[in-house]
Amino acid sequence: MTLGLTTAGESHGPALVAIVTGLPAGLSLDRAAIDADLRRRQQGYGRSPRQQLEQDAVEVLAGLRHGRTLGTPLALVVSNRDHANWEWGMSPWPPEGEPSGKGTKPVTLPRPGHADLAGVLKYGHDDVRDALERASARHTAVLVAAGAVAKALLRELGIEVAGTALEVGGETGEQAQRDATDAAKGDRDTLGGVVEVRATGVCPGLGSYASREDRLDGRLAAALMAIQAVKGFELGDGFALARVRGSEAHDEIEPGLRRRSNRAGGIEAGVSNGEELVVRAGMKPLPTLMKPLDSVDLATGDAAQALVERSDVHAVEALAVVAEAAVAWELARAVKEKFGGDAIGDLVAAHRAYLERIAWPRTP
Ligand code: EPS
Repeated sequence: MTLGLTTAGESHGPALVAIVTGLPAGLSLDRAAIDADLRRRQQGYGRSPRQQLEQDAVEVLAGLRHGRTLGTPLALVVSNRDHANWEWGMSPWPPEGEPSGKGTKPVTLPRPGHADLAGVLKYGHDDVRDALERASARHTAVLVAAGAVAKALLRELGIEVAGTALEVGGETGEQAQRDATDAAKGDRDTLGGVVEVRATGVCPGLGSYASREDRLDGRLAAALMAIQAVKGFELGDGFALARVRGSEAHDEIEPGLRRRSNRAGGIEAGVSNGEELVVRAGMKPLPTLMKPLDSVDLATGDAAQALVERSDVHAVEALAVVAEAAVAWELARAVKEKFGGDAIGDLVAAHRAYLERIAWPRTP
């Protein structure tokens, strides 16, 4: 059985929910490790005041007993503290009493770059809020919780996954990034950036060239491109490889079957090759600007300015954590497909037997 992930939840609704299926039984989960990832996602210079309201923590409703998985669906919940301010506006049932708090008036000013316009047209909503609530990157909180579970599984096989922010607003140095963030904030503008995720301890042979949907490169690209605001994906040297000769593009094989370089980023033909996995994602500037862009009021059809709401200046450090979770999830899924196992010990034993067959790691 492969791993499955289904999520639900709106940004200002009561909670975000994830159901993880296909986990082997007996996997130990550490609540503090999951909560630490949730906190990492909330940090970063340039985040909105919303992050002071939320103190994300995971609750588990099913699939776990005394910290160990049962081999049954795992139900994870991350509550939205801010919902207390939206109880009327985001009430799942018709609200009772007089309108109060936030979200009581329909939003009719779609933001260029957000889901607002496409969402109301596609689903026939009158209130842009009905589209933006689910499209919000708040959703990534529960993906990070699921990613922390995936990282626990990968750790059993000696695989570690880590994401970092490389660039914010085109700047690489920490101080320059802060200055760029302050400047954008002063101009009531937003920034994007680039993040990188690396995974070590990945054996050769995850993913397959046998069919399109099994390719690990395609799966990682889909996983990262599906994160809010991500507009670009690179594996290894990525676009730079398009500009060099073949003699400078590939990773020559040495005795011991290790590579002299890692331009491929650890994947060839959609299959991991045993080198470090290296992927990057490019994030566009966030579409909620304090100095709004031109738009149209959907109620009147007249030219107007887009919705102005509390927003992050950028969320690049948060993306590094979310991208790490997404890569961990895809690797865990590929691992589960290759090695199977209803009990974690079965999976670990199958992995060990495979490494013995291919004699990995080899010494030259
Ligand atoms: C988001 C808008 C902001 C962000 C939010 C994503 O939320 P709000 O409109 O409530 O201020 O803070 O991200 C989170 C809440 C989070 O936890 O990451 C958006 O429109 O995507």
